[in-house]
Amino acid sequence: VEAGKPIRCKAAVARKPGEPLVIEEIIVAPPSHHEVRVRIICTSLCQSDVTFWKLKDLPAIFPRILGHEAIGVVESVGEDVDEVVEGDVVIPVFLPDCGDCADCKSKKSNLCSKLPFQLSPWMPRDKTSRFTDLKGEVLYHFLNVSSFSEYTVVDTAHIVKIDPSIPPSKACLLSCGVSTGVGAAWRTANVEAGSTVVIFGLGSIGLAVAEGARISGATKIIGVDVNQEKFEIAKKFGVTDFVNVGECGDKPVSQVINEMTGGGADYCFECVGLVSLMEQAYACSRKGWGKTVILGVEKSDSLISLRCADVVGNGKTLTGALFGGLKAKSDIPTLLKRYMDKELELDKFVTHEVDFEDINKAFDLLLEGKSLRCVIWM
Ligand code: CXF
Ligand code: ZN
Repeated sequence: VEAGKPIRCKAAVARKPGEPLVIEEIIVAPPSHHEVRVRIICTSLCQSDVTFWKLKDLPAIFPRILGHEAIGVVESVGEDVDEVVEGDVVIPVFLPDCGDCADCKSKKSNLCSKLPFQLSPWMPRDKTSRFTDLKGEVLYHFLNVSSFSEYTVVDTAHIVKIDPSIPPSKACLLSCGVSTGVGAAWRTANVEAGSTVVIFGLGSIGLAVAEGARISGATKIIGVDVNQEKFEIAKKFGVTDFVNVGECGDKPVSQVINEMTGGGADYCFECVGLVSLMEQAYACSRKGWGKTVILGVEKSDSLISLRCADVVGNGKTLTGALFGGLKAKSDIPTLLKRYMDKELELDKFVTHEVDFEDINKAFDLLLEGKSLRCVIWM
């Protein structure tokens, strides 16, 4: 391995939608301006990897290197990079934080306007790829990270330098899913002590919202799901009450929650990605101050319906967030410190660990609903 030269290494390539990833040798170009080449230490699987791996809709974006929840070491840096040097430990993040634009400078936003987030298969600045296979075919990037490779190239707006003493299998969780849930409670909603919180969907994101609500001092955390088995797991994440949507009879779930909470919850979080649940969440947030946060990813042109009479004069807020409203460069180090100080619990999210060669097992476990986070070691 030599700075400035292409690297030959192993990657797990998504060649066709829904088919097992293929471990093969690829070529990773050196980093260009404002880019760093990173040796991945470990990566974990997020539901979004599975979503884009399955996607058959045209234009199909294959062959592609998926993976976006990771931690690694800077192998080399491109021109105009002064933020990190070779050997620094970094967490890549799908959402940019350029530090220069009006949004990055404001503490009210985490949506960079210099390199606006888009679902692009290229590097964010010059819209080209750093990956080719041994036949010379271009391999597409994913979410600005592409961590299912021993080496990847990431823009400096998408990396956060961290304290290297943090266990990598825990630190990598803050790269996407766990940060998104914890951040939604902590930053987007700003849950305060004594609050009542409702979480729709008890997958990793919902459980991370519970963890964020727990460390914020919420006293009642109501978990909503269709799968009774989720409730046992959720207890370990501080969820205090459960509503099984399948057991609400004729009542809409919002009515059940309104009755349980005496008029609605302080904070509601939608973590599934279903319009009907977004509407239900809004319907059981408390009049006057209730706040509903949408984290679930629905089809992008789906519409949410609200009756005007139910909106005017109710004082409720409905909002959404990417990455839990976190500003990657400043908030990830804060969350890592809270983990090291034993306030934030991360260990309970790691249910499985596999070697890189067995990456397809991580997909199976998530598809079967058996894992929360499966860490993949390079
Ligand atoms: C998601 C956020 C919503 C768009 C797709 C990617 N991020 C990470 O999993
Ligand atoms: Zn993700």
